[in-house]
Amino acid sequence: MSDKSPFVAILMGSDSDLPTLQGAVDVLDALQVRCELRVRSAHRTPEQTREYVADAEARGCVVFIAAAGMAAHLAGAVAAQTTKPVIGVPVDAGPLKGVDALLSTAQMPAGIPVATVAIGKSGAKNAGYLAAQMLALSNPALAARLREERAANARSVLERDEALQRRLGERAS
Ligand code: RP5
Repeated sequence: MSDKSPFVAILMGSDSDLPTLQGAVDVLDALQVRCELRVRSAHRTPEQTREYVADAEARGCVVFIAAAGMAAHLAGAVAAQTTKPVIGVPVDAGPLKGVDALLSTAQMPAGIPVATVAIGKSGAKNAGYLAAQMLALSNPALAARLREERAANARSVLERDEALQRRLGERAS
Protein backbone atom coordinates (compact mmCIF):
# COMPACT_ATOMS: atom_id res chain seq x y z
CA MET A 1 0.00 0.00 0.00
CA SER A 2 1.48 3.38 -0.95
CA ASP A 3 1.93 6.05 1.76
CA LYS A 4 -0.81 8.68 1.44
CA SER A 5 0.33 10.83 4.40
CA PRO A 6 0.77 14.58 3.76
CA PHE A 7 4.21 15.28 2.36
CA VAL A 8 6.72 18.08 1.82
CA ALA A 9 7.89 18.73 -1.74
CA ILE A 10 11.46 19.98 -2.02
CA LEU A 11 12.33 21.62 -5.32
CA MET A 12 15.80 22.78 -6.24
CA GLY A 13 16.89 24.77 -9.25
CA SER A 14 19.72 22.40 -10.11
CA ASP A 15 21.18 19.10 -8.92
CA SER A 16 24.21 21.22 -7.99
CA ASP A 17 22.05 22.53 -5.09
CA LEU A 18 21.80 19.06 -3.52
CA PRO A 19 24.72 19.44 -1.03
CA THR A 20 22.81 22.41 0.44
CA LEU A 21 19.39 20.75 0.39
CA GLN A 22 20.52 17.44 1.87
CA GLY A 23 20.15 19.01 5.32
CA ALA A 24 16.43 19.61 4.76
CA VAL A 25 15.96 16.00 3.65
CA ASP A 26 17.89 14.71 6.69
CA VAL A 27 15.83 16.82 9.12
CA LEU A 28 12.54 15.65 7.61
CA ASP A 29 13.69 12.01 7.55
CA ALA A 30 14.74 12.21 11.22
CA LEU A 31 11.32 13.63 12.13
CA GLN A 32 9.58 10.92 10.06
CA VAL A 33 8.04 13.46 7.67
CA ARG A 34 7.51 12.18 4.13
CA CYS A 35 9.22 14.29 1.47
CA GLU A 36 10.20 14.13 -2.16
CA LEU A 37 13.03 15.95 -3.88
CA ARG A 38 12.89 17.19 -7.47
CA VAL A 39 14.96 19.41 -9.78
CA ARG A 40 12.83 22.15 -11.34
CA SER A 41 13.98 25.56 -12.52
CA ALA A 42 11.92 28.76 -12.65
CA HIS A 43 13.88 29.88 -15.70
CA ARG A 44 14.95 26.68 -17.43
CA THR A 45 11.80 24.57 -16.95
CA PRO A 46 8.97 27.04 -16.20
CA GLU A 47 6.20 24.84 -17.64
CA GLN A 48 7.40 21.67 -15.86
CA THR A 49 7.64 23.64 -12.60
CA ARG A 50 4.01 24.71 -12.90
CA GLU A 51 2.93 21.16 -13.76
CA TYR A 52 4.88 19.67 -10.86
CA VAL A 53 3.32 22.04 -8.29
CA ALA A 54 -0.21 21.18 -9.46
CA ASP A 55 0.57 17.45 -9.46
CA ALA A 56 2.26 17.50 -6.04
CA GLU A 57 -0.66 19.39 -4.53
CA ALA A 58 -3.13 16.88 -6.00
CA ARG A 59 -1.08 14.03 -4.44
CA GLY A 60 -1.09 15.53 -0.93
CA CYS A 61 1.79 17.98 -0.72
CA VAL A 62 1.06 20.41 2.12
CA VAL A 63 4.27 22.48 2.20
CA PHE A 64 6.75 23.34 -0.55
CA ILE A 65 10.44 24.04 0.01
CA ALA A 66 12.03 25.75 -3.00
CA ALA A 67 15.76 26.37 -3.22
CA ALA A 68 17.81 28.10 -5.87
CA GLY A 69 20.93 30.18 -6.30
CA MET A 70 21.81 33.33 -8.21
CA ALA A 71 18.71 35.15 -9.65
CA ALA A 72 16.60 32.76 -7.58
CA HIS A 73 12.98 32.95 -8.68
CA LEU A 74 12.01 29.34 -8.02
CA ALA A 75 10.30 29.90 -4.65
CA GLY A 76 8.34 32.85 -6.02
CA ALA A 77 7.38 30.91 -9.14
CA VAL A 78 6.11 28.05 -6.94
CA ALA A 79 4.25 30.47 -4.65
CA ALA A 80 2.54 31.95 -7.70
CA GLN A 81 0.96 28.54 -8.40
CA THR A 82 -0.28 27.50 -4.94
CA THR A 83 -1.76 28.77 -1.69
CA LYS A 84 0.12 26.07 0.26
CA PRO A 85 2.99 27.53 2.35
CA VAL A 86 6.23 28.00 0.41
CA ILE A 87 9.58 28.14 2.20
CA GLY A 88 12.41 29.63 0.15
CA VAL A 89 16.05 28.63 0.61
CA PRO A 90 18.64 30.95 -0.96
CA VAL A 91 21.57 28.87 -2.18
CA ASP A 92 25.15 30.11 -2.00
CA ALA A 93 25.99 29.73 -5.71
CA GLY A 94 27.94 32.14 -7.84
CA PRO A 95 30.11 35.17 -7.16
CA LEU A 96 27.66 36.97 -4.82
CA LYS A 97 27.68 34.06 -2.30
CA GLY A 98 23.90 33.78 -2.04
CA VAL A 99 23.10 37.42 -1.31
CA ASP A 100 21.60 37.67 -4.80
CA ALA A 101 19.44 34.59 -4.12
CA LEU A 102 18.43 35.91 -0.68
CA LEU A 103 17.10 39.15 -2.12
CA SER A 104 15.46 37.42 -5.10
CA THR A 105 13.72 34.93 -2.80
CA ALA A 106 12.71 37.26 0.03
CA GLN A 107 11.58 40.38 -1.80
CA MET A 108 8.19 39.13 -2.89
CA PRO A 109 5.29 41.42 -3.78
CA ALA A 110 2.40 41.57 -1.29
CA GLY A 111 -0.07 38.73 -1.67
CA ILE A 112 2.41 36.05 -2.80
CA PRO A 113 4.44 35.20 0.32
CA VAL A 114 7.62 33.16 0.50
CA ALA A 115 8.90 32.34 4.01
CA THR A 116 12.60 32.88 3.36
CA VAL A 117 15.23 31.24 5.56
CA ALA A 118 18.97 31.92 5.84
CA ILE A 119 21.41 31.42 2.98
CA GLY A 120 22.87 27.94 2.60
CA LYS A 121 23.02 24.82 4.75
CA SER A 122 21.63 26.30 8.00
CA GLY A 123 18.74 27.75 6.04
CA ALA A 124 18.05 24.40 4.39
CA LYS A 125 17.94 22.64 7.77
CA ASN A 126 15.63 25.31 9.15
CA ALA A 127 13.39 24.94 6.10
CA GLY A 128 13.02 21.29 7.09
CA TYR A 129 12.23 22.18 10.71
CA LEU A 130 9.78 24.91 9.68
CA ALA A 131 7.95 22.58 7.29
CA ALA A 132 7.73 19.96 10.05
CA GLN A 133 6.38 22.58 12.48
CA MET A 134 3.67 23.45 9.96
CA LEU A 135 2.65 19.80 9.64
CA ALA A 136 2.80 19.43 13.42
CA LEU A 137 -0.08 21.90 13.79
CA SER A 138 -2.37 18.97 12.95
CA ASN A 139 -0.11 16.08 14.03
CA PRO A 140 0.44 15.77 17.83
CA ALA A 141 2.93 12.90 17.46
CA LEU A 142 5.11 15.02 15.17
CA ALA A 143 4.79 17.97 17.59
CA ALA A 144 6.09 15.67 20.36
CA ARG A 145 9.05 14.58 18.17
CA LEU A 146 9.88 18.26 17.54
CA ARG A 147 9.81 19.01 21.29
CA GLU A 148 12.06 16.02 21.99
CA GLU A 149 14.47 17.17 19.26
CA ARG A 150 14.66 20.63 20.88
CA ALA A 151 15.33 19.06 24.27
CA ALA A 152 18.08 16.86 22.82
CA ASN A 153 19.59 19.94 21.17
CA ALA A 154 19.61 21.78 24.51
CA ARG A 155 21.19 18.77 26.27
CA SER A 156 23.91 18.66 23.61
CA VAL A 157 24.76 22.36 24.12
CA LEU A 158 24.98 21.93 27.90
CA GLU A 159 27.13 18.78 27.54
CA ARG A 160 29.51 20.67 25.28
CA ASP A 161 29.69 23.48 27.85
CA GLU A 162 30.52 20.97 30.60
CA ALA A 163 33.25 19.46 28.40
CA LEU A 164 34.64 22.93 27.72
CA GLN A 165 34.66 23.77 31.45
CA ARG A 166 36.54 20.53 32.18
CA ARG A 167 39.17 21.35 29.53
CA LEU A 168 39.57 24.91 30.86
CA GLY A 169 39.86 23.55 34.42
CA GLU A 170 42.57 21.08 33.37
CA ARG A 171 44.53 23.90 31.70
CA ALA A 172 44.33 26.15 34.82
CA SER A 173 45.49 23.38 37.22
C1 RP5 B 1 20.36 28.20 -10.09
O1 RP5 B 1 21.59 28.38 -10.68
C2 RP5 B 1 20.42 26.85 -9.44
O2 RP5 B 1 19.51 26.77 -8.37
C3 RP5 B 1 21.83 26.78 -8.96
O3 RP5 B 1 21.98 27.24 -7.63
C4 RP5 B 1 22.56 27.74 -9.89
C5 RP5 B 1 23.56 27.05 -10.79
O4 RP5 B 1 22.94 26.00 -11.50
P1 RP5 B 1 23.80 24.99 -12.39
O5 RP5 B 1 24.44 25.82 -13.44
O6 RP5 B 1 24.80 24.33 -11.45
O7 RP5 B 1 22.81 23.98 -12.94
O8 RP5 B 1 19.30 28.26 -11.01
